[in-house]
Amino acid sequence: DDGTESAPQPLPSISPSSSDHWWSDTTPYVSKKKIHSWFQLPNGNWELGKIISTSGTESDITLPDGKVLKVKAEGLVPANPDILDGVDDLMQLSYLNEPSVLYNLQYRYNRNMIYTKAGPVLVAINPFKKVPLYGNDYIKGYKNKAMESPHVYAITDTAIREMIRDEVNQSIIISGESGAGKTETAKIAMQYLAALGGGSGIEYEILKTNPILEAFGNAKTLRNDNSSRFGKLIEIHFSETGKISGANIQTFLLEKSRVVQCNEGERSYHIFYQLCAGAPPSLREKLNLQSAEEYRYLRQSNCFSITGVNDGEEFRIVMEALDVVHISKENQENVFAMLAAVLWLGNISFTVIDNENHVQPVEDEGLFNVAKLIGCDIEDLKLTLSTRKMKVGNDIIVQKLTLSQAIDARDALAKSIYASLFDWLVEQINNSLAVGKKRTGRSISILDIYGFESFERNSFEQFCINYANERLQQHFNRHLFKLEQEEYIQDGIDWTKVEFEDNQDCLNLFEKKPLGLLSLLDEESTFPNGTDLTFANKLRQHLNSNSCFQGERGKAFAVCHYAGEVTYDTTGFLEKNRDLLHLDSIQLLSSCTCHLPKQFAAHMLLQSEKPVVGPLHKSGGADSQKLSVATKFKGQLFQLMQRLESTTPHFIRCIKPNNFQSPGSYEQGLVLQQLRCCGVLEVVRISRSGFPTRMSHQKFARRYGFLLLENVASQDPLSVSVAILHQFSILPEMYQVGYTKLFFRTGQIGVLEDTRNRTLHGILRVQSCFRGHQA
Ligand code: AOV
Ligand code: MG
Repeated sequence: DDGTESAPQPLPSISPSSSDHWWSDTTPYVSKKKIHSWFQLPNGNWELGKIISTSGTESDITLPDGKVLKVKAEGLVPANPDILDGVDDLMQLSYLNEPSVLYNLQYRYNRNMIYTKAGPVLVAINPFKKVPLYGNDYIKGYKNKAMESPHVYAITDTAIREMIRDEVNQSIIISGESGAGKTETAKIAMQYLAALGGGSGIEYEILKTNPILEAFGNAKTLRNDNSSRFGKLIEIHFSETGKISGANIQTFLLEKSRVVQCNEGERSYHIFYQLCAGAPPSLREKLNLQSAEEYRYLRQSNCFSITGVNDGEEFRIVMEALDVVHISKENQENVFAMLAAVLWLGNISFTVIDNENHVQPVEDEGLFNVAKLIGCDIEDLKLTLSTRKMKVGNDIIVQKLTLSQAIDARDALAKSIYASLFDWLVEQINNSLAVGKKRTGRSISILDIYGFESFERNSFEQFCINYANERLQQHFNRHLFKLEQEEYIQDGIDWTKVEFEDNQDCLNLFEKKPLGLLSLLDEESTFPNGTDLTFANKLRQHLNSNSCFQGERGKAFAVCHYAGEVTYDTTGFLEKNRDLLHLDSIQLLSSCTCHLPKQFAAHMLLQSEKPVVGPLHKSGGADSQKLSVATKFKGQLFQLMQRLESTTPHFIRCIKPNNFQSPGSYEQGLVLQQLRCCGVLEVVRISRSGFPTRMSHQKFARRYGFLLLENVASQDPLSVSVAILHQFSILPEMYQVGYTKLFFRTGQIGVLEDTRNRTLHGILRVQSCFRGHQA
């Protein structure tokens, strides 16, 4: 508690009195003597009451409305004194128990204070409404340290400072369930970085990537009207002077199945509706655009609009953003042509031509428009959609497709065009944001992936999304629990271990070879006779003993994720994992006169060195070298984790207070479940008994040594460090001296930094005075 009072505080910030030795509070949190206590209602919610008397195992308590209740004394949980209502950091609570944490977060949430610290982690509760916490005044406030209440700006500010101070790349890692607010939070962090590191204009471009990527990669789901269907890591580069010099975006596994199919009440990607609603007349004519209702791909889920969203207006914003990231008008038109081609592909239908159910595409405007939009021969298109060339021995034979095969071929083509278009866009954006050849400075990366999902029916997409979240959770655990504690022990300081919920077992279930979910999936995907059912059977056969796995009936299986149990339906798993596009389709794309499809085809061929063939015809050993989707994704995640490991992480945990995307509703049970599964309470527990700040003896001596009154130039770093600690009378319980590092309680280093800054400013002032005199 440094007692600086100078700055205006927009939000009340409450600190415990300095006599509160919270750091030594290690007693278990069961005290029946406390007057204020939490007790649980039959519906699971916690209620605050006052104990009037206790006899035997029962207590009488009064409620705020005066009612008296008899409750089991052992179920009572002590409440914190009123003075701690709504503390900034859960670490400040005298009693750290679930109801107190829930209450504290709710207390703040009700006052629009959606951000709270949980030790090193920022907890953000989705307000589902505009809250007056953003914009230039706030940015200035955090920049000048005039505002200190927990905020995305504050954590981003810390990242910038640590990047400069430690010369280490930083990352801001945002997690939480679907709809919890990750993407919004990422944008708020980017806004702050742009404001502080701006100047060159590149920051404006960086911000404009958001509407583009959201239009092409987000969609309305049952959980979130603007749900990210891809993962994203944006790395923002800074020059040595702290200015943004460029950025790079990496995306992960776009959910491409959505292009051809989505659940009732959900939508395909925003851009399709935006294009249909907002395209100017000349473009409409060129692409022969209809309204969204006319396209089968958009029609099937029976949902066209989003409350409060004007797709036409959004289209204008996207077009503007495309200009800003230097995508030429001509290329923009090419992009829209690809989108229209995808939509028209969906409208192509087939007629059966013989009694073996072989088909031919109907020659209607669908077929005609696709051929025109991608620039291919209409006969080639017909052939591609109704036949397949196969290699048998040394011969090429042509097989006719059945109705379902033809529909699959059509949909596969639509999906691959869309996914290629998405990748192409990201590539163009990256070219525009590119950092100059020499990267001298440092970077801050922001990670925003699709959040944990559990629907009534969960498919391959949820399987991948939840696997990614499992990996991310491990990163979180590693940094906040494992590494933290290992470092204490390694450096020889006093420490009693805090246990935490590890998710290694679940990750093993996914990743173990040869008997893990991913390996078995790949194996089954390469078997010519493998089906979704044989896959499910195989899982049951091999994994039933795994505590995170549960075989279900038929084609289903369940996984106990850190965030809850999810039942997956294996229907479509093998096909989605193989993700085959037949060579015929690739050849069709390369034959196009338009340059985008041509480029897509070249890219696809590069990805699979050998020709891509279907599982139907493995004859002649013409094996597909293409990596399965799951394996490729796993590789991407490993790479991502490696990249993050080389950064100093800053964690933001987004919480969804209700399932209706509605403001003002805070469901205790739902919040608690999210707090529990990511171990927020344990993080707080470790932080308040731990030493979150650390610095090597050398660095500490170098940084603060000049503040010493006596001359210590000849002494070793450890002695200098100890001298500094003594000179500033740092309380012994606030730090520990390890073999190689010094460890500090939260806030301690801030006190020293302030002194250092004041002294440095003083020196500068004296120097400039001195220079003034000389002149
Ligand atoms: P997500 O990224 O975590 O879900 P979003 O960031 O898309 O969630 O947030 C969902 C919605 O919540 C947004 O569209 C806003 O309406 C609202 N919201 C979130 N944060 C704020 C905020 N700070 N202020 C106002 N409204 C907010 V997903 O991508 O589905 O996992 O995959
Ligand atoms: Mg999102």
